Amino acid sequence: MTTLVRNIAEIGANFAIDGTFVEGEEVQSGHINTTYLASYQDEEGEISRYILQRINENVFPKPLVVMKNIERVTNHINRKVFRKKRDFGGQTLNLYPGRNGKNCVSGPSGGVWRCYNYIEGCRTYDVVENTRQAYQAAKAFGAFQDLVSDLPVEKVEVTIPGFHDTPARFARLMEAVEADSCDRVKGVQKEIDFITSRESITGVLLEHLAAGRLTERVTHNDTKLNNVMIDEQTDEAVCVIDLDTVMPGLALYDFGDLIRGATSPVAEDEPDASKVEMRLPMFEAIVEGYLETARNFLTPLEIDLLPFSSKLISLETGIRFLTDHLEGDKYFKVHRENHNLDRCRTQLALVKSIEGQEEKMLNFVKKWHGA
Ligand code: GN1
Ligand code: MG
Repeated sequence: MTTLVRNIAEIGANFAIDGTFVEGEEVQSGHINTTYLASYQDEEGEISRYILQRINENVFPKPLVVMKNIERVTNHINRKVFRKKRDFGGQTLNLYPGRNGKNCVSGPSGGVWRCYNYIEGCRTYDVVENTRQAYQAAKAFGAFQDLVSDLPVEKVEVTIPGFHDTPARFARLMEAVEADSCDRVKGVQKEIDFITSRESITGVLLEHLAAGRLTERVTHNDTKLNNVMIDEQTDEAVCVIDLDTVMPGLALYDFGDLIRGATSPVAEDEPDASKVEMRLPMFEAIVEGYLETARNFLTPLEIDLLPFSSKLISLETGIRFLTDHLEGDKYFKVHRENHNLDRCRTQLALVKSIEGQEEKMLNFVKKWHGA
């Protein structure tokens, strides 16, 4: 047994999992948490798999509050799905309790760990392959928002203050530029100029919120394509995962993040940003999938702002990647030189591509909505 596998077995032993540990491996996905996949065999010889995950305390300073939010939301959803038999694909995300009776345990070398069931027969995609997947992913996130739309927003707590406060993200970037702690500003002036010239749009959604024209809801806050489990056989979305950032928020940031993550033909960290494009057919499929499940609770203003929100969150995410690049890659995990800069460039290319098509996007939304 390697040290890693021994370590996984040791962490798994703290959870109320049936059976004997068989094997474990690290799952390399996500920029934030450490994730392991562990298999257990029960007395009948059946193998079940579980996800063991350490919450990154640098990103989530209050991991116990994160767990409380996840428990609330998964309980709420699972009760409703069970009651209404509204279970896409028969699988939902469940937390497995620790042997300590809590929803998380401390690891052998510290840290807060939690355990989920592994959603079988599914896979995730980093880059969308066809409009069907885009539609399915959007439908799943819309359904998630719909399922929690009757959960009072006060029932979930803010775990990362200002997570989608785009003006604050902008201000933080300006501080990083000013400090230039890693001497990297000279290589990114073009990106800084691009962002600075769009400062005026950063506050649009929060201004609507402050004026009472938009309301906060329970939102997912990380609606990337690879946070949807897609059935390998049918290409249907089965379950939304990664509930760490479930918080009070604006539905529009969730929708926009879907467009950001599932309309470009290349990955978020593609080194050649000229390959990035917001593909209109993908956008249309996402609007259709999302509105199919979310139209019941969305207001007309929210629907009108769908295209804008995709531009705003792409800009916000570009700002975040650039800030981290300037501050020495402390937040997002990086795997190569200038990784965060490459990520920033794809986001800004997406903003540009959306700007060129915003009118067409809006026309489509209006047509669909009016229909
Ligand atoms: C982070 O690690 P992952 O992929 O779940 C980030 C999101 C970003 C995303 C960009 C808590 O999500 O906000 O949109 O990277 N999560 C957090 O890929 O900051
Ligand atoms: Mg995440």
